Amino acid sequence: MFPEPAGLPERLRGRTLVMGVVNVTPDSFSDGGRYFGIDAAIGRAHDLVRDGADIVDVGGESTRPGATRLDPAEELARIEPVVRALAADGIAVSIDTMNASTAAAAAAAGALIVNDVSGGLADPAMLPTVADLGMPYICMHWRGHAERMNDLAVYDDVVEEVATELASRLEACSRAGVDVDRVVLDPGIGFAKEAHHNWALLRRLDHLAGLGRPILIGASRKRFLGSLLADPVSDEPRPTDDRDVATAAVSAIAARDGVWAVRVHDVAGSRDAVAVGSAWRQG
Ligand code: PMM
Repeated sequence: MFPEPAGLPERLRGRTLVMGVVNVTPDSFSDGGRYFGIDAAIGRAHDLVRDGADIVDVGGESTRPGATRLDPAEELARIEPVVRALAADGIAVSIDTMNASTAAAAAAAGALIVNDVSGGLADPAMLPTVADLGMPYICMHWRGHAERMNDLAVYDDVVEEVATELASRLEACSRAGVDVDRVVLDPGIGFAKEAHHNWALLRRLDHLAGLGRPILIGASRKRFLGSLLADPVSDEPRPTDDRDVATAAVSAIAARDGVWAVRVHDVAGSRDAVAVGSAWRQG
């Protein structure tokens, strides 16, 4: 096992965790407005917990390649009631946001973890806010916002460069007063990375572990899995919602390699996969 972040309850310790994804994003609002979207998100989170999610990751802003930014006030209106309801039901919630104000409001609503795909780079107030909140912080490797991240996928040695850039974010955390014992690092699969970059990073998780912090892997349903499984005749990528077996395979191997957590949409598959990978590691 890589190290674990300090500051989590006992029930979230000692094993690789499965984090289930709840996106409170516009498509979930399409037929009935915001309240419908919020209720749907809460229902989805309960389904994920029933499937075995240890943590539910609630996000209001899409970070997909090409996505445009969301007004933080709208982000907050989407996520706050969801976080509040889930926390009241005793569910461990992480808040997936690049905005310090959203992180702080989610913490007040009961979130346990801040998950920042920008590693503190998108909002200069994020690291000082996390320092004040004293919460576990997932610090992802990031080079720029979604609309330009494909242009930033340029590396001589992706494993070295991601490790170096994550180490410098860890220093920034420390300078801002964040307790580095509470920091989890994430190589940012699919963020300013082409498929071969993602595979190189997954193959060398041991190198990232050398930074001495727990690791989270978010590979679920991502494009590199779609292209891996492309139709042999048409070369069309595998559709997004048909990538869960491949996602579970990544989860099994990541657990075998001792990661702290995997972030996935299909929790049931990855829960079993993590059980296999963890048993394999310990066997
Ligand atoms: N990926 C997405 C969103 N949030 N957070 C972390 N820590 N790591 C990730 O890889 C990550 C993330 C994008 O995935 P989605 O749009 O399918 O939720």
